[in-house]
Amino acid sequence: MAIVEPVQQFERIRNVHKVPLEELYTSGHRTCQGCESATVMRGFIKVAGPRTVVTGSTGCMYVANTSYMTTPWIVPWMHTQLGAGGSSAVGMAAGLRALMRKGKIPEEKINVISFCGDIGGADMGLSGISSALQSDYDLLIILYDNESAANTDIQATGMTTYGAQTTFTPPGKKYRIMQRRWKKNVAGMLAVGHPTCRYVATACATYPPLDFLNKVKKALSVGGPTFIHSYDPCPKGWDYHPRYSHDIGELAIRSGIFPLYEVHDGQVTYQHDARKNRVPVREFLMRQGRFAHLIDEDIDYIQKRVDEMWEEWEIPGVAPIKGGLKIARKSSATD
Ligand SMILES: Cc1ncc(C[n+]2csc(CCOP(=O)(O)OP(=O)(O)O)c2C)c(N)n1
Ligand code: SF4
Ligand SMILES: [Mg+2]
Repeated sequence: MAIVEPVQQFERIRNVHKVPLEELYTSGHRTCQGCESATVMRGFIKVAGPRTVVTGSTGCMYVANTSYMTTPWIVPWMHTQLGAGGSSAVGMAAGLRALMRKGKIPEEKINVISFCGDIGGADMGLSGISSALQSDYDLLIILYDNESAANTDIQATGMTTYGAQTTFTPPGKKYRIMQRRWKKNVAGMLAVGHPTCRYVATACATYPPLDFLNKVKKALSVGGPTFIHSYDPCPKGWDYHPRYSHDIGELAIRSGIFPLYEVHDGQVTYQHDARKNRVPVREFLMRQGRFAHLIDEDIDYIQKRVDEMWEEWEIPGVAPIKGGLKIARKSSATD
């Protein structure tokens, strides 16, 4: 069933002083110093508030957050299987709806948020997320993308940047570049492929300030299933000093290699216009040890692909289709 209610108004957070002080993701976790995904967890639950249940797929954000019977979550939290981010969100929302309908718990708005990593969400769990976005439940899925299977020691995924060194893609004498796939465009694919899903966004918790938090607020107020893809610098997997997580996130946005946008009721809005004044992608790449083996021609190739995305795609960052509507004059596909 399509979701047709109007967007509920939500109060935008306009400066850091307005960010809720209450911590619902607290000390007691074992993520690395400088871990951006931990910042994502802390941020989304701050704005969602205590009337929220969270479900999370296996990965760093499960394992590092629940070691030895400890947990930083103050809200109810459930671990689910690696590919079950979407289905666990639907199950949770359906369970809450049934309990309310039967009068077993009071009728109230309870947020359902499911998080998954890039293997969990973009690779293994993609079909479950697609199914959740076709449902009529209020739920938010957050894909935290650290561009590797970080928890199992930094293996390449469908989201890893072209050319990056990972334990699956070590540069060698014969092949300098082992990671030859271009990053999968998951947010664009989900936005374009699910016309009744009212809100899909990309985000980076580091830049621009407050953008990620406001996107979570908006996603929770829109109604129906929603999706946010967050780009999370990972000091361990990307090989840089933990103090630079913020800078690297900002460079990803300002270089245009990670496009920042939201698709709300079919309308695309960019939060950073990388069509102009892009910083060279080299500045993003050369801050990270995982790209230390790249030579000029590799960097030029990556720059060319990024330029193409902003200058030639019909909808930059969202749909890699070039050049408007063309009607074939003959029935031949080879015309
Ligand atoms: C079905 C299944 N296959 C493999 C594993 C082993 N495993 C646990 S975490 C993980 C990596 C998950 O990567 P990602 O979703 O990107 O999360 P991250 O570790 O990067 O936070 C893998 C492969 C598993 N738990 N379940
Ligand atoms: S390996 Fe990366 S994602 Fe995992 S806890 Fe460390 S910094 Fe965070
Ligand atoms: Mg990952």
